[in-house]
Amino acid sequence: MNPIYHQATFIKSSPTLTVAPKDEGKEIAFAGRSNAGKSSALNAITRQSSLARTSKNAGTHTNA
Ligand SMILES: Nc1nc2c(ncn2[C@@H]2O[C@H](COP(=O)(O)OP(=O)(O)O)[C@@H](O)[C@H]2O)c(=O)[nH]1
Ligand SMILES: [Mg+2]
Repeated sequence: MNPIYHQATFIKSSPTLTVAPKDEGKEIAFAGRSNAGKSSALNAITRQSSLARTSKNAGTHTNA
């Protein structure tokens, strides 16, 4: 795994494109249903324990 990922930091959460960070560099999209393990995968790839917040129960939908 490329160690560049270990330098990942949270910039912001943007509900609309107008408030999104400047369009520069490379972009990676993560898609999957709720509680599939997206946030856990991000933390594993970046080797950071709390870059992305994870939920408690595997495979359990907490949103209606
Ligand atoms: N058994 C198992 N549980 C996992 C795996 N990856 C994530 N989880 C658990 O699934 C739950 C939801 O994970 P989370 O990363 O918050 O999912 P997200 O909603 O897709 O971001 C957490 O309790 C994780 O610990 C995995 O590969 N195997
Ligand atoms: Mg998540």
